[in-house]
Amino acid sequence: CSTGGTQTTVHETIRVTSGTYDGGCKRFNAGSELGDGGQSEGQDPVFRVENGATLRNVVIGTNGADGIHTYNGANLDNIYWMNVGEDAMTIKSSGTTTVSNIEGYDADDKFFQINAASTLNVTNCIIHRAGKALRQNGGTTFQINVSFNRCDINTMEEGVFRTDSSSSRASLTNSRLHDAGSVCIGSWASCTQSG
Ligand code: DGU
Ligand code: CA
Ligand code: CA
Ligand code: CA
Repeated sequence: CSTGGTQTTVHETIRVTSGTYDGGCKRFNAGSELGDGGQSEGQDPVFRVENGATLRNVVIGTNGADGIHTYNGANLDNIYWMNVGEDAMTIKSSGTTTVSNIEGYDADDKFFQINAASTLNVTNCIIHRAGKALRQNGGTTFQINVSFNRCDINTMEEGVFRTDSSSSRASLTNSRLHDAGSVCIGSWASCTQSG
């Protein structure tokens, strides 16, 4: 996808509940009904992907609102966030979320926000300019299992992975970091970087 595709304004969250939603590389820009893409909580997502469904070939435009929410597992492939809104992607309920071939810029605070016990596997990612690449919801102690493989993480104000849970696990492999702060922040049971 390039950022120059057809633009569409999203006035109501697009729900992907089964199968595959192929965005055809259109640029989906949040309408003001969803939020303004700033740091206020409670904005709506542009997409909500559920129950192992797949979202692919999507550009989220410069109003990113609350990005993409996943419930009960989901697959995201080839997603480009031009300017991350409040955050880029949130896991809202348990399951495995698989994220491949993504690129995102300018998350004022978090890129991935994890609000439920879950597994997140990320391959081929570019995350430039964020507070942190991933945050387990502050003060929560459930277990998350996170892997990032083949990522390019550049210019994090704070770092890459942050949790308050002593049962959560994270790994970063085969990746390039530049000015990325601390890789592991908080009380991870395991947090490793290799390759
Ligand atoms: O506990 O859950 O910032 O999902 C407070 C809230 C807050 C979340 C989170 C998010 O942590 O709204 O964006
Ligand atoms: Ca938030
Ligand atoms: Ca932003
Ligand atoms: Ca959010």
